[in-house]
Amino acid sequence: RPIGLLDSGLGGLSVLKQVKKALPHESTIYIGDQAHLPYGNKSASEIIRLTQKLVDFLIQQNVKLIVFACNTATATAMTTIQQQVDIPIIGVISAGSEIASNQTKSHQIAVIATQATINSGAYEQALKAIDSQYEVVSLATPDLVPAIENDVSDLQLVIHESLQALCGQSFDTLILGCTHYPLIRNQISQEFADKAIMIVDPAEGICQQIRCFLKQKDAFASGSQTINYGYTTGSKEAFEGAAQKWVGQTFDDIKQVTI
Ligand code: DGN
Repeated sequence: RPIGLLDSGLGGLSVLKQVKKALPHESTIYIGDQAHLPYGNKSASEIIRLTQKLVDFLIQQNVKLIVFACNTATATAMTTIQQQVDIPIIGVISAGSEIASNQTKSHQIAVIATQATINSGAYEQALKAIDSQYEVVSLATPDLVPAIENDVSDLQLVIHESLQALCGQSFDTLILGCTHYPLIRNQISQEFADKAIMIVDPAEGICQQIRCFLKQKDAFASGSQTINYGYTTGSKEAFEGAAQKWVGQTFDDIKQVTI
């Protein structure tokens, strides 16, 4: 059975890329809800409603595990939905917090994410649960997801303006708290070229969690043939082109679906 991944759009492809790299024998099913993007500015109840539909879709595809490859869904909907379904769910936030905690020397950690993720306080809580002494600087950067999804030409300027509020703040570790941001990791690190900042992509830790889960359940893929299907609620052609452009990901098949 495949591993299911969900996101509001292209962002989860950054997680899919890590999963394919770390667990190449696993089949995957990815769904991006471009029709309802962005999630980051929606109410918690709306995010829960939409995420539930993506979860139902993946359950129908008979996945063995669902990865919330979306921080907004992890922060807002994961606890509620996990209580309602039998299928195991892994989100990105605990993995991101653990990596940041292992890396920081100054105990000052910055998080950039969607408005909904920042409002939830999920990263701050997860980090302080690891060490209550951590100082956490949280910044909502709501212009970044639309800039990536629309592939704007002045992306570096949008990034520069979005990160302006971090100037003068002191931190040594920056968590990319939205799965879209690793897609523009190089452009983000350019903004910190003169500082020694460690950048954290939570997806790097999620693979470890997936591996542990599969080991515990003795659920590693057994066959040698893998399939990777992509689904989008938006345009199939746009999704196909964007997956290729941002992460060089190709799928065995891509379908447009309505949820
Ligand atoms: N990729 C999603 C996340 O990690 O929060 C957010 C995308 C959005 O809908 N704004």
